[in-house]
Amino acid sequence: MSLLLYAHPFSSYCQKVLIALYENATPFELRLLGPDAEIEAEFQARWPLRRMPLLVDKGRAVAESSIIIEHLGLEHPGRVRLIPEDPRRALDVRMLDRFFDGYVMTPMQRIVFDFIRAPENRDPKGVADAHALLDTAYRWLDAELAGREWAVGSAFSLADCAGGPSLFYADWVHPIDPALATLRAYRKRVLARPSFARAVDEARPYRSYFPPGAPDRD
Ligand SMILES: N[C@@H](CCC(=O)N[C@@H](CS)C(=O)NCC(=O)O)C(=O)O
Repeated sequence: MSLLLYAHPFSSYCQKVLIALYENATPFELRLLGPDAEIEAEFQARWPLRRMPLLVDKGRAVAESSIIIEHLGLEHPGRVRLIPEDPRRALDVRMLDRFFDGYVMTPMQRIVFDFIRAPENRDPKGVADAHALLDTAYRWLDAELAGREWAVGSAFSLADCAGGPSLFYADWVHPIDPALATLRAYRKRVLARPSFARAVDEARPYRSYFPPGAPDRD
């Protein structure tokens, strides 16, 4: 097996890459991060920053979910092209990918990780700012996605790989206002995409570990 993925199915950034792999039925070996000390040691040696996912392709370590998906498109292309060939369209895709990571995934993680801190280390101001940022990001997305099937138009892309998991978890900790019907419909659509539905299903056994408590839906 030439592709190894160090990941955990419940991690949002890992799901982002799993979507890309599933879209093109790209074969890979999952190196499940967790209780296995040997896998943990391998991961630590290959990527001391210890942020998952990490792809290893013929011995070469590729980090950062967006870069991993770009790498897959270059080295293991499939039927579904997640970065458009046209450079202008590609830029639109990368902008939305950055938006989802920076303004949805990041504040969502800040809220979630605050739950696992000791009470004396909690960061109420950071958490309040994260909720406010999500409100602004949701409103911007609701307007931006109007009339589109996927994040940048009619083709599923890298931006949707980021949009699915980020909105999936963000809505759990900061529900999308029902008035933002476009954004809610987009989240529902991406959840129904078979590649993401599969990633969500594979992560179901871990829901009880969600620090704020997982809602009984999705
Ligand atoms: N920018 C990175 C972020 C990866 C990331 O934050 N991964 C989380 C899991 S979703 C992680 O490894 N957290 C472990 C930790 O913070 O120690 C990417 O796009 O891959």
